[in-house]
Amino acid sequence: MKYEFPEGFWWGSAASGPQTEGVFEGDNKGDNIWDHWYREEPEKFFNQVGPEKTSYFYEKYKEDIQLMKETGHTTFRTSIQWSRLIPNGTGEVNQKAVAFYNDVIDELIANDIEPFINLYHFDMPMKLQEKGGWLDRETVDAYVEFAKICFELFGDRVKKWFTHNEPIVPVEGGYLYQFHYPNEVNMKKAVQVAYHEVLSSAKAIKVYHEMNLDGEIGIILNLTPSYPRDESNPEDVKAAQLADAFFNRSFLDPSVKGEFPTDLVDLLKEIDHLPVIEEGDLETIKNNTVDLLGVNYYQPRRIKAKESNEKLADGPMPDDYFDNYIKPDRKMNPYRGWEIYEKGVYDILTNLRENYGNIRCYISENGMGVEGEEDFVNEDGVIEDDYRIEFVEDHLTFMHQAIQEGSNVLGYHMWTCMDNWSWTNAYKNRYGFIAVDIENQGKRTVKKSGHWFKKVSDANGFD
Ligand code: BGP
Repeated sequence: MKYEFPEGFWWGSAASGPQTEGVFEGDNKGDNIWDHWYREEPEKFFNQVGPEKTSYFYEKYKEDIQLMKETGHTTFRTSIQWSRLIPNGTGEVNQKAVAFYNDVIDELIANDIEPFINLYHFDMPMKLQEKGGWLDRETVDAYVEFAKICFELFGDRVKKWFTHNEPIVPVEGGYLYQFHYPNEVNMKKAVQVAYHEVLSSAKAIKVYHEMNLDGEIGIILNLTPSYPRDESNPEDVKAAQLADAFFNRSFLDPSVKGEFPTDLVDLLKEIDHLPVIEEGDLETIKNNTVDLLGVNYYQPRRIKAKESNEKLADGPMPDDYFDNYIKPDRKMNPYRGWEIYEKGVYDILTNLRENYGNIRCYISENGMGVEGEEDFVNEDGVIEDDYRIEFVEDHLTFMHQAIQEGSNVLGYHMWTCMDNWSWTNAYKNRYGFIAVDIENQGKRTVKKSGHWFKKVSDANGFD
């Protein structure tokens, strides 16, 4: 075989509770920020479709787990919805949620699919958001308590834990570029939110390690390698380094090395935007780094030196330090507006090998959202998503190369298993190995890519 992966390689996919479960106000679940925002301002949601319409995983998880098996999954990641388990964010635990998550975990294990559980996937309980959400220091404590309850309830069976998925996204979306609640533009708040997320992750890791459970814990980061327009132009290079500091190293460095990048700290100091740090925090961050890292990779960042004085907001913004530019000959996913650059995954893995102690890692999300997949249905009713097969195969090829060169890569998870709800485009773009007919009680049909993935997983590689 041409591309053979290391023995025991994890083949699977990723999803999240809020995007798949549905039943957003049933079975004692509390509101999270998405539920609240949707009730208040449904017009802010793509096609006015909100989190009430998810992929019926709450009802159909048994069927889904069978389909995971049929599509070659050996592992599957989802998240525990904080507001389902602890409806008010703190306090009483919802026993219906305990039963549900217990069942999901047991069913996965009974089918030889290892559950990977993430604790925070953008879904702040509304009761905590009312007090400031991640801006409020007390949310850090509430989150650590939530994490501890999850470890106690499920830690005997779940061996792979993640503290956050893409913690930069609530920062960008909620406090810089307005695509998440609370939809503000305020860099000072953005920095404080990011800092509290980093601290919450370190504190949860500390608790997990102190419990001496048989498993490991990490964080999942979306890494966007930043390429300067002209590598021989120092201004472009510097701009790309700063973009990297803001959007990658801000979380990567404290998570893996236990410290914040000095160029970012210096810059924030200069503009008087350092967060409020309490005594002992930096030591906690230093001493509680991750066991493993999940890397979500979708697209690169193309950067050039700032050319205009145009400002995005009254106060400072990351964009004051660089401009994004569009690479002229780029390959695109037109439905999402994202550049497809497969070599990016190789560059990330090489960087982790060379500059982050070759941390144990896996690709925790990578995928292609496509609009109008019904146009690709064949006479047997199967979506022939050859574009997705090509996309995954191309990324796997570059991962394989990195592994050959010594990168410590343990697995690959596609986004996603069954088509699910997107924060920004609802059900417009479909990502799954398994099609979900939303209008027809969520009827499932495995796509061609799902059948292909089974073969790859069984063979532990491809030609
Ligand atoms: C990642 C998120 C996922 C998912 C995915 C696809 O950033 O972790 O939750 O949504 O992106 O992105 P989108 O749905 O915005 O197209």
